[in-house]
Amino acid sequence: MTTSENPEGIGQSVRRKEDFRFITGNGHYTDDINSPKQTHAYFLRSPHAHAKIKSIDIAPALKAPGVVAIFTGADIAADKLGGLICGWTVTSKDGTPMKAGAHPVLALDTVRYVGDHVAMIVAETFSQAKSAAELIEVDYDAQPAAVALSTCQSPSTGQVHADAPRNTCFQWELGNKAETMAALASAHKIIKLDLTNNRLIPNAMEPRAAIGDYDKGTGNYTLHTTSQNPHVARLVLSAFVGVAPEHKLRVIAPDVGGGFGSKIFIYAEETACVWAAAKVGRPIKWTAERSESFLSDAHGRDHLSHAELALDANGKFLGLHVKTIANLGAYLSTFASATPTYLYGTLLSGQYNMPAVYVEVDGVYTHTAPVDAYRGAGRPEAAYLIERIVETAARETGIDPAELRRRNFITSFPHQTPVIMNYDTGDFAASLDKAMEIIDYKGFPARKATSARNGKLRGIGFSTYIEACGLAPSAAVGSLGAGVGLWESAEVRVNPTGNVEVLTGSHSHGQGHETTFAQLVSSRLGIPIDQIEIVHGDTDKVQFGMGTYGSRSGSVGMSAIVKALDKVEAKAKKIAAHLMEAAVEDITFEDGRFTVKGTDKSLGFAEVSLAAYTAHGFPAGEIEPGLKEGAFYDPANFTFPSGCHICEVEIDPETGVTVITNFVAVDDFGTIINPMIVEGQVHGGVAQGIGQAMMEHGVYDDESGQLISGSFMDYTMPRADDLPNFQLGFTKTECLTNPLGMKGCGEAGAIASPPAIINAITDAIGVRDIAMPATPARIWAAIQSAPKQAAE
Ligand code: MCN
Repeated sequence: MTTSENPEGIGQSVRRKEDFRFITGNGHYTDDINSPKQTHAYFLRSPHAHAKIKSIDIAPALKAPGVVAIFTGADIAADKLGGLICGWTVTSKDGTPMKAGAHPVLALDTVRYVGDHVAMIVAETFSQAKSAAELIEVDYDAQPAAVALSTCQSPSTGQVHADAPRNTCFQWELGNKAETMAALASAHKIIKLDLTNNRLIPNAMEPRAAIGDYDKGTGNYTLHTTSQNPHVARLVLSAFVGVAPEHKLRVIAPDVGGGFGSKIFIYAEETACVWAAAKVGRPIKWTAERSESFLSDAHGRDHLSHAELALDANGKFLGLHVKTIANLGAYLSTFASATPTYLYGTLLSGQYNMPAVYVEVDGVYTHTAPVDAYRGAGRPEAAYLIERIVETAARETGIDPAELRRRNFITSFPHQTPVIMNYDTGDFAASLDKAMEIIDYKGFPARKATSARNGKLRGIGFSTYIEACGLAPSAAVGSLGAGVGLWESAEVRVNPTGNVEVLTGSHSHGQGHETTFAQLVSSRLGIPIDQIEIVHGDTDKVQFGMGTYGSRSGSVGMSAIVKALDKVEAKAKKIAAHLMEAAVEDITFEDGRFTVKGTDKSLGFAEVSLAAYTAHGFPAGEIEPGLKEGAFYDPANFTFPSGCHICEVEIDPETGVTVITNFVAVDDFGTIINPMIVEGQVHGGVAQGIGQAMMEHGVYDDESGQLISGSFMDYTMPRADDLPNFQLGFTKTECLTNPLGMKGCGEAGAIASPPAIINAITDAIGVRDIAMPATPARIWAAIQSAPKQAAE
């Protein structure tokens, strides 16, 4: 059986192993875990965007039925616990480090956003804890709040952290300023565009949850939590917050129902639960209500940008200058500083030969929920900016948008951009050609004419995107300010009966790792996937791991498994050689059988596995018993998925109602392990991109700082009937820096799609720009102003 004949091997659309338990209600999520002695936590949250806490009176609440304990910031301070941290230090243009305001687990003397944590109430039941919270008297002294991103740096607005004047955490730059300014000065044409990247609120199906537990006998702590990276959570909670020593803290992230980045971070609630469990001597459980998720899960995006693109007389790009104000919210979340800097500015060359790029980013505090990575994290903002301005350039130079892109595509690799990234491989024209063919670009004018006859407006928009994922070479991120390495680990344990457990530091919370990782092992060892168990999400079981984000589990996590499998195969060959009395160089391993070259002597994988553990007659000192190998893999570069998404819309000018009539996504993910899973990832990502472009919007009241879009009644998530039937295609250039040739696919749809949609809508109605989300009301208003915008 060769790899291609293995129906469960690499390249096969194997059904997801894990789905049986998920769709039959047998998943084990944090909230499913109950123990007889458990208590329940509720967090009293700030109703103010900014206020001083004059006093907190918990006495009446302590007497309420069922209350076990109440904790405030003072209790945490008395225990000398550290605050929550940001794991990436960004340096400003003037050489000073970012100004990271203190982030206490529970507020001390100030609250900084609506939803900030004021007190933790522990009671016998959740409703008792929630009722008791109403009896806590907090005397607030409301202060002026800095809410709007556009005005938060003004000296007359509220100040979020005393040590960050004008609410500015950092003023970062990247690229070559002099060269970019010279390019703009010599340009034949300069395209200028102001863009807003709207604030998003992640909405994983499963809200965040935590159970803290403490064993008095052993002094061990256990935290069950909805984490994308349990080892990182353990590291932060032990090394920085100081909840417990690392070896006395076990973090388990069992089944997790989606994260999209929002469960990377280490939040106040899980920290408080595990710390307080030792105080009350009983497990403490907390599960967020959906309205709490809206208020306190880290939000995404939220940029204001001005961009200028310089072109010569032939439509060749000369340089790009970008100024961005990026909202960080009230506190720096775990990776908040990296998202609008190194995950954003480094992608501003796009798929293009861009001789000079200069980007400046002000990371600013506002009295709103923290903002951090959300599916794509920085790269959707970069793709939006560059693909919007390139499309605008096409319209304003009169060059067809596909042709303008083609004229500027990078065609030789490796390609060093002016903003750090070194693209190893790609074929941008191939994905553009394929997408144009699938959408029938040539037929667009006829379709537009038909729409016009029906009183409708039709538009088409391109997005030829590139992103950097597979985070990331540890040395590279370390040199840029990361506090952690971004390698991955794996251990392959072959049991005596020949089945296999793979312990991975990656974490699956919807991406299908239990299937795709098993497909890799099946291809390599020639055993069926039901004999392969993928173990993840438990710091007591898995050696260590950096977790899942930045579409890294395929290219980095699976590469670690490849390394471990190489070692397993090498050792198993040694054992087989011994058993068959042959030289190890003469042993081949294919389709699950070890064969002595040129003979009919062979042994099956299970026979060799058993022999590894019986170890009878192994030459002393030459072969160790057992068959279990581990590996750490540190990638040599990011992977660079790229492709072309094209969106076609039809708009009713009377109402602004917009239908996506066609959406084509052609992506290059290198080697694909499971096409069905990858297509699902693209579908999910594009759905989120459509949400951002047309529906979703995190809105705060500029004066009061109240979250206006704080429920599903106010924050519109895309539903199935909002989405078209996506047409997908793939091209392939294998990544040159990992053993499988894989590029990440988990975020591409969310990165690529918003500019394609907004390019299509602006094309249809003839305006330069429309702010996301392009709702029917906004589109209708833009149609009314179209002649005016066109004249500007
Ligand atoms: N894969 C493949 N071939 C490739 C690339 C990937 O078969 N060339 C498979 C992988 O083996 C894996 C899946 O596709 O099963 C996604 O792989 P990858 O692109 O490496 O992404 P990760 O597994 O690291 O997942 C993270 C990524 C991110 S960053 C976000 S955000 C996101 C996403 O995945 N969050 C998700 N997809 C999600 N899907 C679900 N259901 N839930 C989330 O929270």
